[in-house]
Amino acid sequence: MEELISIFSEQVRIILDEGTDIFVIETMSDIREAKAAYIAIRDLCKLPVGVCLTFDANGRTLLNNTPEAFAVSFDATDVSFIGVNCSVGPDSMGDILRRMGEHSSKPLIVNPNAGVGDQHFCIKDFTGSLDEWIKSGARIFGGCCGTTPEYISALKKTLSRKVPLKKVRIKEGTYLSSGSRVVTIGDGLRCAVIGERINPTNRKKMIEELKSLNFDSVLESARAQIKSGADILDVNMGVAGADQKALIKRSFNLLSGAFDMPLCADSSDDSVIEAALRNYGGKLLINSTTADLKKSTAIFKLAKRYGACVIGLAMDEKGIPTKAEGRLKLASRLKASAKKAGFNTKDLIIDALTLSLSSNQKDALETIRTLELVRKRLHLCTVLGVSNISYGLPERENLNQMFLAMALNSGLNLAIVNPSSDKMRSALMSMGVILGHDVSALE
Ligand code: THG
Repeated sequence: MEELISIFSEQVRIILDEGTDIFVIETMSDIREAKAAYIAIRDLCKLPVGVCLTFDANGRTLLNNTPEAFAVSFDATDVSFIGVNCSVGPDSMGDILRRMGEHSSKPLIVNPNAGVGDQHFCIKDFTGSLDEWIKSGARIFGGCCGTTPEYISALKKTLSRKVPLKKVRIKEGTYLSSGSRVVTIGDGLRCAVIGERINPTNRKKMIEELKSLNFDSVLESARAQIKSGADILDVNMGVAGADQKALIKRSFNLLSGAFDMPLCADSSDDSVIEAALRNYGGKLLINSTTADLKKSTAIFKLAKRYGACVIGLAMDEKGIPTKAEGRLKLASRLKASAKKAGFNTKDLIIDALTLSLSSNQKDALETIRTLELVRKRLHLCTVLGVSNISYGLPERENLNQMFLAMALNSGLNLAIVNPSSDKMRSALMSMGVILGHDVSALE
């Protein structure tokens, strides 16, 4: 990825030397490639940037990206507009634009071609599609291969007679995405699951393997968790003495190549998080920052630069407040710091913090109360690492299951669990029915 970014940098430098007002990255068939170009531009200047992918007749890019995943991935960055160019002609653009518009509030651009190979689309095919493009959220219009100045002037003439319609409403929720799968959090529906098992802590085999750059256990863990229903995979490469940046880059490449679940980078080291962000062709979940102002500002800036969601821990340099009110205060500080850094607070997810019952038994209820306060007062999504609750105790699964059920009842949006545990799955599914998120009881 870094090689690709540096190749794009050469082009960016030449373009900057020659002078430009705006960059348009287009005809990209891979979100990751488009991101590399975007990173190259942002590493060198602050000029406005637009990004377009090209889609086939099935609404996928050559590397299997969907319009939704693309829209989510770039919506969280500071690009000025996103859209579609080239592809398979003007009549296929409406659907692609609509799917983008439902997942991004950026203005959309549409630059179709006039046909490739045997196909030919005439000027009327372009002007006749304008209504649908506008309805789908398009605001910038042009042409790609095979179009001529006549096409563009006909578009302009037709446009001058039209009044732009209202912006398509972006669907409610916080979005994460891989290159081909979007996960929605906090849409009032079921709690999403982060698989916690790609974590070498207390796992000898994974530690030894990772030390010799063997990712078999990582891939096997991913496969098992996805089979059990994980929506997102947490990736923690915390092997003492190892090059964690290299480990996270490699595991991200392997995981993104083999599976389409969005990833979550779990590290307290900002440089490891940045390595993950630069390598990811989607919208990553960053796990995590504390409410320490310096630390959170740095993370929100990174998240904004590359496009990501952030888990904010309800703790700071002084530790974890015992009472829910204290944790709410830190969550509120995180929200303010996100806003100040220009980060969309919708993408901030608060971790109410689960401590082991073996350290303080009353703490569990404060964690549950924190969930409720954060939702009601701050309107932010919440997350918990559920299995911390039972650390050092017997019958861990039973405690984990009941604690998860309580948290779900208090509106938990995202649960970090072992998805392959029957008790976790049972709690998630049963609570889904009891809370009315899963309406199968009515059928
Ligand atoms: N909040 C956030 N992130 C987190 C946590 C959290 N990340 C780490 C952790 N807590 C959640 N992940 C795990 C991963 C593994 C275990 C518990 C939580 C676990 N592991 C076994 C053990 O330690 O005994 C390992 C042995 C094994 O399973 O084979 O229990 O709270 N934001």
